[in-house]
Amino acid sequence: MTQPNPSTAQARVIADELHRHGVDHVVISPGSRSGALAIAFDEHPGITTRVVLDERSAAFHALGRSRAGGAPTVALATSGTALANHLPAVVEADLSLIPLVLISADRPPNLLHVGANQTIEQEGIFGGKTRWSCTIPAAEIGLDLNAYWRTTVSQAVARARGHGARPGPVHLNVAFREPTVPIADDGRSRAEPYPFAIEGRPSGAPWQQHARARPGGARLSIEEGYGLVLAGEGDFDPVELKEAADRLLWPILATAASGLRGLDVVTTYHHLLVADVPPILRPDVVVTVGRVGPSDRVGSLTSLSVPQVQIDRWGAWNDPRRHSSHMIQADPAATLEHLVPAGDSRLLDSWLAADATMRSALDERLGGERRATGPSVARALGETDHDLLVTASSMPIRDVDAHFVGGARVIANRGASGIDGFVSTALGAASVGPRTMALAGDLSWLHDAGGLVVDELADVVFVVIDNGGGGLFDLLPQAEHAPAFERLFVAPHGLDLHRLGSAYNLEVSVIEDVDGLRSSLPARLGGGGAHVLVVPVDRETDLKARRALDDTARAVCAGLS
Ligand SMILES: Cc1ncc(C[n+]2csc(CCOP(=O)(O)OP(=O)(O)O)c2C)c(N)n1
Repeated sequence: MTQPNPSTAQARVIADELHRHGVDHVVISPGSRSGALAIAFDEHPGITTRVVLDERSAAFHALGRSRAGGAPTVALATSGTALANHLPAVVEADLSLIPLVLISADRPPNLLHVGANQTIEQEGIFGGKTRWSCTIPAAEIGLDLNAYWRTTVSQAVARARGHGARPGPVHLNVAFREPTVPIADDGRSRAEPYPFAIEGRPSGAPWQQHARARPGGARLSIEEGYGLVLAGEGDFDPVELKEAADRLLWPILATAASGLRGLDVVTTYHHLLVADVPPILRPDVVVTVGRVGPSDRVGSLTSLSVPQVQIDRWGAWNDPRRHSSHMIQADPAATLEHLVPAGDSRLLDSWLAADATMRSALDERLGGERRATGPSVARALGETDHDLLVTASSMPIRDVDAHFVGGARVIANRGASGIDGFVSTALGAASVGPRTMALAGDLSWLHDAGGLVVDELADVVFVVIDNGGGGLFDLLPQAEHAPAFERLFVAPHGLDLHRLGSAYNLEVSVIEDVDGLRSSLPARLGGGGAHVLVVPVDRETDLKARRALDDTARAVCAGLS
């Protein structure tokens, strides 16, 4: 076999070493300088490539896959503003601790700082938002760089997985000389063959192995008693956490993204806390695990004058209301193992009974309503058998948190709570393979319609609540007090989402009511392909439904004793 040119050698080594570290999926946005890597990834037999035009979408696509699958995913961008478009996904990956490898192609040093076309300062462009960033210089004919390339890739993946800090995004900025196609002479530039060996370790082993000890539990100095666990999204084993809470006879209040739904946990806390904490549900200690949201009402629990313990494996400072009395970096379940169980199951029984009463009251109210609203749509999704629900920011995640009951895993980009990158996150997540539904508002959907410009769409059923703009703002003070409220905040777009979806070659249906949604979902999910179900929702009706649900909740809480 003839030796490759230097850029091809460098690209092949990087692709191969990434694969040895578990990377099997690369999201590529087209470009010339990144060409050698695009070709090397595509030719690697163990790597699937997906081509997404818009780099902002591409990075979210990679993020969605990493979030759903756990392994680091690569997004490849060419030089210039292409790379800058990765920033929103980097921000989300940073806050959500998602392993993500951003790779950019750069110019060799002789083309930097001299006004060369499409050339910007790329090194460290994401600042402190990456766990690690590194520029790999262009390959030199006279240097044996195999071990350098491979150890650099090893370190990048290890750091993305949390080696030395916590998981998150890393950036490899890789300079290439032309030719960036696998020949010696591309008609514009010539290169001698790269003379050194480029093989990796035998038997497909990575150049460097990484391992980390699993953290144990911390011992808390608190007065114990009737405690409860408030569980959000975090790095813990849901089953172990549940077992630990069961042993203590403590209830778990589980947010939709906690991974605990489907176990015997409290899911109606948003409504149980509609007017402060009912006296019968007051704990002696609150343990918060992971990032808890989106319901603001948990603030009434975390503001109680009892020990407020925050436990996070990576030492994240999840204390938005500044209520925590203890910040613990340890494994949450193992930490609970050190505590003494409550004297009896009084608090646990009260929460579970209140939860069951509240759920049936909410169900009864929603069950009698055929018109589609955010809550009734979220409830209907929970009734359909599927594996993964990707949920957009704004009202979808709030409605799923309050009304989605079912065993499907829920994921959402709540690190920075952006409405950007949603379509791509869902497509990336669905590429992992589970039967996937994705719930969005119309603005989130439109924001990332560019994510549909992809060479192959994963199987996913998008449910888009079309309330003609941002319904969230109806619940905020702007609705009452802001001039030009509709235009400045709701931002009605007046677009026909059916036609838009068709333009992207999607199968689109408009669904008139909740029964229509219920009956449409199973066939769409089972049939494969990408579908969009547009559900028109009237904002006034939606608002009234939410108020009625809160009235129901108040009545239930008043009856708790
Ligand atoms: C990238 C980004 N831009 C702006 C916002 C502010 N924002 C929060 S919710 C929202 C409206 C979302 O509308 P839609 O997706 O239709 O959902 P709905 O509010 O109707 O549930 C906006 C603009 C944001 N969170 N992220």
